[in-house]
Amino acid sequence: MTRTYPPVSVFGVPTDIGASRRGASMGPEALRVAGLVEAIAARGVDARDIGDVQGPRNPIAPPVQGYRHLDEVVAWNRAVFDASAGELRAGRMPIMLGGDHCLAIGSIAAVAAHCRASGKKLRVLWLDAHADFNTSDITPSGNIHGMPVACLVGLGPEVLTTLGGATPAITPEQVRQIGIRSVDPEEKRLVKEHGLDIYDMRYIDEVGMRRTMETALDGVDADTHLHVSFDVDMLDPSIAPGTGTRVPGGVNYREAQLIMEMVADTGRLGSLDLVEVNPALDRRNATAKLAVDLVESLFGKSTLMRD
Ligand code: HAR
Ligand code: MN
Ligand code: MN
Ligand code: MN
Repeated sequence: MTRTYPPVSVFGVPTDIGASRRGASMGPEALRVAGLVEAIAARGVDARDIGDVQGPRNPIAPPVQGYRHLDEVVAWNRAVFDASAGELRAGRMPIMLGGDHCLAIGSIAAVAAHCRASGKKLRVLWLDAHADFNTSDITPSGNIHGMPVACLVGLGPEVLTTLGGATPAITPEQVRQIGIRSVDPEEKRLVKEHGLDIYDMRYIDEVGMRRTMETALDGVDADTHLHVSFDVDMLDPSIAPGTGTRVPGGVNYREAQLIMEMVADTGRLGSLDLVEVNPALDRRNATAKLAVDLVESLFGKSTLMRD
């Protein structure tokens, strides 16, 4: 199947401000070295690397009132918001290279604002081992990369929940989470209270990835903007060791390819986050290379039968 994609702008966000383990700040370069931009261009897409956005250094400070590095997280996310919003306005697909997952607050707030302005429906596919639905009173760590989904639905500090103007940026009904297998006890309660649609590893084991994805993509149509927020810790650590919060029992290679292929088949991919690659923990850039391989599938590369 031949699809046409809008032009793509890739930008890096070299920070580990939302995590407690250092190293995700090197993620953008690792993904570039693994050939990300060239791989997208090889799919026949106009793909441009617009460089890195800038932000404050990591002060490596303890949490204050339940948040580690809140001011710095806000500064980085404002920069991400501006970069994403600018590319969307120019009719280009933003691909944000993290960096840790707190940066999805800025990228998804921008996508949500863009969808509101253009009358598009937004669907967010959150690919992760974690639900990222903590708040300051229940977080076990204070790490804001464990909070972006909560912030986006309006649960969080006002500086982050109002980042894109309208609050909340999105509603839980717009989100589908896939690959989840680590949710903190209080976070679990909050997730249920807000009715988040979670396809956890047990669900995937029981029904299989094909049906999981059919269900998660149900209702996606010509008016839908599909945002994929891909935390590489969704993948099993045996194939993706280069990430800061590894959880055993993750998505395997073929399942991950099928996720990307089925997203490609919708033809509705509108924006992408690629986060939590930590080269300091990787084996010869294997995790970045695998991420690039998966992005090729997201842009329609398939086995010969369907190309
Ligand atoms: N749930 C844990 C916390 O909030 C760890 C979650 C953060 N890890 C991530 N995000 N990589 O997906 O501290
Ligand atoms: Mn995450
Ligand atoms: Mn995660
Ligand atoms: Mn591939």
